[in-house]
Amino acid sequence: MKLYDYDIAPNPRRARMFLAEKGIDNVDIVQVDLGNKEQLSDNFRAINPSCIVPALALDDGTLITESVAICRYFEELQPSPPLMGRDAKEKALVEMWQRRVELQGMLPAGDTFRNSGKRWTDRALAGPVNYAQIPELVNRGRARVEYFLGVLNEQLGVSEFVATETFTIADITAFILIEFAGWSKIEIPEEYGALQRWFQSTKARPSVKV
Ligand SMILES: N[C@@H](CCC(=O)N[C@@H](CS)C(=O)NCC(=O)O)C(=O)O
Repeated sequence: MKLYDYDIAPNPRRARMFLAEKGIDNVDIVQVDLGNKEQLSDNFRAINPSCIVPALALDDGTLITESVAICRYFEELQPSPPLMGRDAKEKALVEMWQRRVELQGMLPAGDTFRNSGKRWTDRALAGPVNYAQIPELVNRGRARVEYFLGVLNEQLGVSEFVATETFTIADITAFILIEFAGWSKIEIPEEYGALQRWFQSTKARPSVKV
């Protein structure tokens, strides 16, 4: 089993954090140098035609992409500690927050980051197809992330963790979102005490170091 990774990229880090929280350390990690566009090389396209990481190659030849699908695979292999909910209600809440954080946080943060700067000219979206930047998405993405940080702050005012009363994949994705948004200088406002408290305590978890 091999996990294709790039250590500074946000999405593969979600998978690595998940593995670390589970205490799984027997997966071969293979770096794909996104900085040098190795994801677009013929070699990597033959492994993953979607040209993205993370990607998990199983020993039987199956390829699993999408960080949440990779996490789901490990959750089923090793249910403890549960990171995707323990019963019907928790599983639904984890899924709900997971999707909110991705759709209302990660995607707009990506819009802001990738639609500005020369580095991403014609690479505004990850994947095999080149797409031009749309400068209008920079400010819209910023406004959407800023709004969503308020949603998270409100939720963390009434719940210790993002989705349930225990740490889950939704916390991992929200933590990565905030670090990723920081690359575009979108910070947690001082007055968002609940979000600040949760961010600092998540940052202290050993899984953040992987
Ligand atoms: N929805 C995918 C997103 C994967 C993704 O966008 N990965 C980025 C790294 S964070 C990538 O491979 N980028 C390649 C590129 O920019 O060409 C997931 O959750 O795994």
